[in-house]
Amino acid sequence: MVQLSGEPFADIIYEKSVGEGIAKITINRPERRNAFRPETIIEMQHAFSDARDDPNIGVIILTGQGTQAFCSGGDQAVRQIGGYVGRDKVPRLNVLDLQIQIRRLPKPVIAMVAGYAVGGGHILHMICDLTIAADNAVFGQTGPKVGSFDAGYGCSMMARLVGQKKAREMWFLARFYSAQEALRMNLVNTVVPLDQLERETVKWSREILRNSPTAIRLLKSSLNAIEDGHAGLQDLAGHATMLFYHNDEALEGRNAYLEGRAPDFSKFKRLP
Ligand code: 2NE
Repeated sequence: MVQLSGEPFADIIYEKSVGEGIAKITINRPERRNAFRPETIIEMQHAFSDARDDPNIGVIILTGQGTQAFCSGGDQAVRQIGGYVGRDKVPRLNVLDLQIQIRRLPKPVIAMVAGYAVGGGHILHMICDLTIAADNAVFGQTGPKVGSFDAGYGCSMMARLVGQKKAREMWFLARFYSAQEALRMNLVNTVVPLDQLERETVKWSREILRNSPTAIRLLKSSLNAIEDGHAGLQDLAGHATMLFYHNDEALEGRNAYLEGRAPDFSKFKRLP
């Protein structure tokens, strides 16, 4: 991995292994168990946007610095009336925008989890396409203990993953679950020894990168579509338009317009 120089990031580390096609975003606040504040989220949004736009990147890994936590959710020290407050003094819940950004990003995002993935950090791993957990990982919601909740993806995504009864248990009791329990609950894809976490995550990334990027893109969008309603269909439809724009039939329409003539679509078959 190459750490990007010149990037003004304070709360995250953003690295790219361009030859490999892998980007890695690390929440870098280990002294707070990688809790996020508004600035952390803004930096993550920039990094995810760069990884989305970079045609050399095919997989993005999201992780936390150190082995004690993936992410412990919103930084309670900056939580005030109306949201989490950054330097601009504006209360925000901008992690919700980040969730949507990850959800719609047309490349797989893998959560690489060591230690605690709790509160809003638990929702971040759930929104990722895959989760590789170290054997020291701990999962759970803490919101009800600290007077908070995420009733968006935090509920709907969880219920899809673990079922309605278990989701209610996770939210109402706010217990913590071991990596092995999370595996049994379908919250994670695999559990590996801590010292093999990065190697295993890179192995999964390389396997994905060997496959068709367009197939992966359409599959992610299709798997989201039925749950995301109009927004999911709009995303899937956008991919259909992108594919059509590669097609001579679409080019004929554009060319005819630019050349000031009637389009001739007669050579394009109407397939069953
Ligand atoms: C994560 C956990 C279980 C770790 O426990 P432990 O014993 O390993 O560490 P400790 O000593 O609790 O934490 C180390 C330092 O990190 C800070 C702590 O205050 C402590 O600071 P010092 O005493 O050393 O100064 N720290 C840890 N998590 C923090 C956090 N989220 N905000 C601010 N400081 C934090 C344990 O630390 C824990 O339970 N943390 C709180 C988890 C939590 O409740 N998160 C917020 C949930 S609400 C949310 O994320 C959310 C939402 O519901 C809706 C929208 C947006 C966000």
